[in-house]
Amino acid sequence: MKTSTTLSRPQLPTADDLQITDITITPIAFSDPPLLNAVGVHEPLVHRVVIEVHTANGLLGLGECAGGSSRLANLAVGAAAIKGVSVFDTSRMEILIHEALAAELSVFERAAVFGAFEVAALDIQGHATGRSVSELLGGTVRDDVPFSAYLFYKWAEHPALDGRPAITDEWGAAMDPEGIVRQARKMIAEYGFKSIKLKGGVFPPAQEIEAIQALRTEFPDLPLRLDPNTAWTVETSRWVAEQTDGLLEYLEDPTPGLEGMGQVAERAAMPLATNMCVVAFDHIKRSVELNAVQVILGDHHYWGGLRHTRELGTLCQTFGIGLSMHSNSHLGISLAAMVHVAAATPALTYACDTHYPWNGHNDVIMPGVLNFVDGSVRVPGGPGLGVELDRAKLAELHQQYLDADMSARDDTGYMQRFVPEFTADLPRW
Ligand code: GKR
Ligand code: MG
Repeated sequence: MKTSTTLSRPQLPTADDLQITDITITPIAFSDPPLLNAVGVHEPLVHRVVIEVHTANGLLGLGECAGGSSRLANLAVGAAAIKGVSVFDTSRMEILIHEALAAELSVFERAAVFGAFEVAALDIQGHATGRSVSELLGGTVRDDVPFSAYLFYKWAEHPALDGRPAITDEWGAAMDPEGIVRQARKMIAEYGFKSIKLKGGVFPPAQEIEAIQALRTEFPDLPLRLDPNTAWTVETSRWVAEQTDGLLEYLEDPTPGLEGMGQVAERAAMPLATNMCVVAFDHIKRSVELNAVQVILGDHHYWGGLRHTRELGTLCQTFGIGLSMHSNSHLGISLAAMVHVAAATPALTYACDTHYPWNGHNDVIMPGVLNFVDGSVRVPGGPGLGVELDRAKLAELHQQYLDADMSARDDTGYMQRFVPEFTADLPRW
């Protein structure tokens, strides 16, 4: 005989409870060493933004993205557009943000603004359901997300300027192959990375090839990558590809544009990778037609958030393109989001990039969650992103932003303060 039992359902928040009531956008500035790249040198402070989304039932979600005065204005427009929407309605959030932003804005900027809020919405979805962001994205296919050692040519210090004394750091100079190998040894000893990326485009290519050869000698088993951010012509890129045959797991953005990359790819033995010529979904068709790139570096900050980044993985699989992950100077909210999406993306085929060794000591999140062990970060258990804001640090970094009176990142202008004849005209060689 059947007996009836009354099961009491757990009290779940309603769509009204999960409506966005308030969004706080806090610009911050944190310190950065003098890292060199093809367009100049990193300034002493990085401008970034922390997003806090609040719901009617008092939940809080976090996001982080690049700063700049136009980005701040676009974030304010996006925030106003999604007030009152449930954090589970991310597709609706995307439509509203796209409608509200000025029509002439690039696809890239629109995706970046939405992406910052989508991460915060997913963080809240996790808090509302007791699940981690990676579970919400389909579950983890890896418990530990591998990252690569991201090496930069760098000055020993930010030189004294406008009455400000020189700013030294723990890394010292890396201006030649020996300096690069020294930097790699230090970074690998501290973080345990199992692959290496060198930011190139700083010195003539022959010198950067020497650095790659020195890294190969020092670390015979670690995959190596070189990324000159389009500093070379097609001809130079082909020559570098020939010289580094057998040394690189991929060559990243040697030359500008899909057509140029396609011409290099015709001759290069190694895969070509990009975070510069395929940066939005509508670049993929032409890239596939030209076989211009064999690896895409995804980045949830500009591919429109975590779900779209996972979708990028599906497209990469469809077209037989490898997937890696791009990074820019960032803190722990971004790192947590990067780890969750990497954990939930089966198509990810390479260790991800991260600037965290350069910037992580400035973090705005409570310590203890995001640790590098053998070059990998364990996926935070959640709920949500699994990270908590350090409010004292947020206030300090916001004050630093106010004191610095920053508008946008300017590696070129900063370089010209020391080397007036420097230009960012690329390709340079
Ligand atoms: O931090 O100087 C840098 C990098 O060059 C960065 O701006 C790039 O976007 O890391 C990036 C890349 O892979 O091209
Ligand atoms: Mg790159």
